[in-house]
Amino acid sequence: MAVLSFEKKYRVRGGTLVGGDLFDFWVGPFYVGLFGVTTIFFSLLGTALILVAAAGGGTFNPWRINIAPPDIAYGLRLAPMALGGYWQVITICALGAFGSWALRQAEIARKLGMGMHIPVAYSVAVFAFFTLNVIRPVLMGAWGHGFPYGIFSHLDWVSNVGYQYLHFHYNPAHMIAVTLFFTTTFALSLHASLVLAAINPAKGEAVKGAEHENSFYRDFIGYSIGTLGIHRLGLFLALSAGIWSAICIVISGPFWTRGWPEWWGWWLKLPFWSI
Ligand code: UQ1
Repeated sequence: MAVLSFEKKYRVRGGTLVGGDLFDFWVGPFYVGLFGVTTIFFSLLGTALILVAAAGGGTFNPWRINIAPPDIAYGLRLAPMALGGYWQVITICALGAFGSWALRQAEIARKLGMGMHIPVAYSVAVFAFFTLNVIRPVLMGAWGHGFPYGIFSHLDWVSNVGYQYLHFHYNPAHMIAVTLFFTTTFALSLHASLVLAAINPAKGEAVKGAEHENSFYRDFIGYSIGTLGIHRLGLFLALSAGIWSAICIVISGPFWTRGWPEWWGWWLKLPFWSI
C-alpha cells in the first residue's frame, strides 16, 4: 500500500533488470525486487557470520571485536574459517549486499524514469571498498593485505599501513583525496548555509528563492554557479574524493614500495636545479 496518496501514480510495474515481475512488488513503503531479496540474503548471512566469528574471538566488547583476514602465508587461497575464512566469506557477503543495493537503486530509478546518478554515486563508495579488500590484495598476492573488520582494529590497520610507507601524507594521490574531502565539506557548508539563509529570512520577511541566492554569490564572489551547478559540483567533488582515495591506496604497494617522502625525489632531481 502506498504511504502517500500521490505515490500510487509512481508505483508502476516494470523497470526490473532481471526476474521480470517475480519480485516486482512493495512491502509497506519498501520496494522489494530481486535485488531487495538478494540484499536481505547477503546482509543477514554476513551479519550472522560476523556474530559467529566474533564469538570465536574472545571478546564481545564492540570496540574490540576483530575479524582479521588470513595470514599473508595463505596467499590468495581460501583459509580455514577461524584463520581468516570468516573474513573471506564476510567480504563476499558484503560485496553481494553492496552490489545488490546498487542494482536495487538502478531498478527504482528506472521505474521512476530518473537518471542513474544515485547508483553511480553509491558505486563509487563500493569501488573504494572493493579496491581496499579485493583489487589491492590481489595485486599484492595475498588476502592478508585486506583490512580487518573491527572498530579499533581497522584504525590500527590504517595507521600501520600508513607507517609502512613512512609518511602517508606525502602520497600525492592521498594529498589530492584529502583536498577533495575538505573541499566537499566546504562546498556543502556554502550550499547549506545559503539555502537555510534563503528560507529563514528575518521575521516578517518573505521567504527568498533562487534569484536571491544567485544575487548573493554574484555580489559576494563575483560568480554564482547556480542551483543545479552547485549540486553538480558537490557530486563531482565527493565522487572525486572517493576515487582518489582508492587510487592513493592501490598505488601503495603494487606500484610504490618505498616511503612516500622518497617519491618526491623526482622533484629534487630535476635538471633545472643543477644549472
Ligand atoms: C551558488 O552559486 C549557488 O547558486 C545560486 C548555490 O545554489 C543554491 C549555492 O549553494 C552556492 C554555494 C553557490 C556558490 C558557489 C560557488 C562555487 C561560487
